Amino acid sequence: MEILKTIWMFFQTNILTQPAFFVGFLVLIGSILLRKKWYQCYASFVKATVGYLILNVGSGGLVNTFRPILAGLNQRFNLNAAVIDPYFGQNAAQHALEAVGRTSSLLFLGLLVAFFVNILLVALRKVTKIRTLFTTGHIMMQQSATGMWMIIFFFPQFQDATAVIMLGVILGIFWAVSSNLTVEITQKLTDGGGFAVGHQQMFGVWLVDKLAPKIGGKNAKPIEELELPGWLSIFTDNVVATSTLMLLFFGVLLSVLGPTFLKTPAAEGGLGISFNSFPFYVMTTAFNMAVYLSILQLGVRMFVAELTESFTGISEKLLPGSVPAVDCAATYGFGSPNAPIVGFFFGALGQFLAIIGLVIFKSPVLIITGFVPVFFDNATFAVFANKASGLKAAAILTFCSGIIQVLCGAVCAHIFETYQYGGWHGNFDISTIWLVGGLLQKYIGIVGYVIGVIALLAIPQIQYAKDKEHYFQVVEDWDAYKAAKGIE
Ligand code: ASC
Repeated sequence: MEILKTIWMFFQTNILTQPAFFVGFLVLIGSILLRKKWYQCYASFVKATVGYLILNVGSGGLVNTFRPILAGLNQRFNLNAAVIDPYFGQNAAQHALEAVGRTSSLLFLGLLVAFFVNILLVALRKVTKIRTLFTTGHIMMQQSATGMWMIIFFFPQFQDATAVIMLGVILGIFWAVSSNLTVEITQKLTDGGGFAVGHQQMFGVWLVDKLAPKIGGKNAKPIEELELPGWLSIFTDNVVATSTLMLLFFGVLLSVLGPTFLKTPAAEGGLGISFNSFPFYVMTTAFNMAVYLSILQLGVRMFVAELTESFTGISEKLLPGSVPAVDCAATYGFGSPNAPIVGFFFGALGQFLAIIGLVIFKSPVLIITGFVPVFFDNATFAVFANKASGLKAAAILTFCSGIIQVLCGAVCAHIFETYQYGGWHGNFDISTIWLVGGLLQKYIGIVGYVIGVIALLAIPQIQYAKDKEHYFQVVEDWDAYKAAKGIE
């Protein structure tokens, strides 16, 4: 037993919660199954892992630079608001668990059960119709934290072991079902990239893909085909567009915070950032957004290329008709390079408008924009909306998403009582689908939980019933699927 525990702990710490190695590991297995030479297997493993690590540098840079600045609004104006961001949400959930006398390490046990539930659902895919395995460990950890708190909050009478199993079952099903929803649309976006989205906005992505054509119309132009007149044409360049937009955004934000507050050491209530010239600091911060985005896209191209090739080994030999579900940022290497920034911009506009609404209508709960949901959810929505129906759809849908993120986030922080711990998870699916699940459990208890499980399990069955012939083909043989569906 001790040995098993040690092995598991090793796997959990070094692979399961480290997506770069998890994906590298899958690529390695895939390459071995394809009977590649040992040195080719090694090279594929290295390229996939390094590619993902590069993506991490990009997304980590974005998160670590911009998160404290947005959260700084809270400190600067003594707002006492909840930050809607998964890092703050995880922290709040762990504090809440400890406040009611539970240990926050319960979330790792929940994660373990959920992971095995997901594997089981893929293994039984002939019955369950699940084609996706979640591989984004840091996201799995954040969702386990929030989920663990929700279970304990609604069912305080349950012992730790029961709560862990309840969380593991519903969370594993959520991972499998939600990422499975993105299979067809991600294959279309990436022209058979061989992966799905396993992050925090999969239901949102599915919805965006359905709504976009209704908003964009038939003849909508994708962002990459827009021809801007005269001097505006400089903005078709991704670096120029991102840097300029961010200069505007952070110019306003950092000026509102003010150089004194930014420089004041953290121990004295400031952000403790050091710089010489304020204008140049603003410029560096804004331009870094373009730097990190470029890095991120470079990493995506590298690891997706390996994944696409070697996962055929797994999907041909081990788990036919299945794909890994990876970080949403993997989609930013496809479609228009300007789409992510369009999503961020309109999502932020929607969020700010909704926050002003909360202030005007004297909401008992105030919200501060968190970087992860406002950027990563909306950037992803814009990539898919643009693919489905162009700029107008991307702009309108992300604007609406921004509003929903704030309003539903406020409701969640209030209902699930994480407000007092300063945060709520804040990503789109967690503030919408999980809110519905939470309300079911709040009002009808365990029956609500069971309804949630059954409703989730029914979703892939409905997807399958709609397109039995091509349901697994979309990942097993993309070219044949394209030909059958008339996709160019
Ligand atoms: C999240 C989260 C991150 C980012 C990253 C995007 O939800 O916790 O660090 O999104 O995964 O690439």
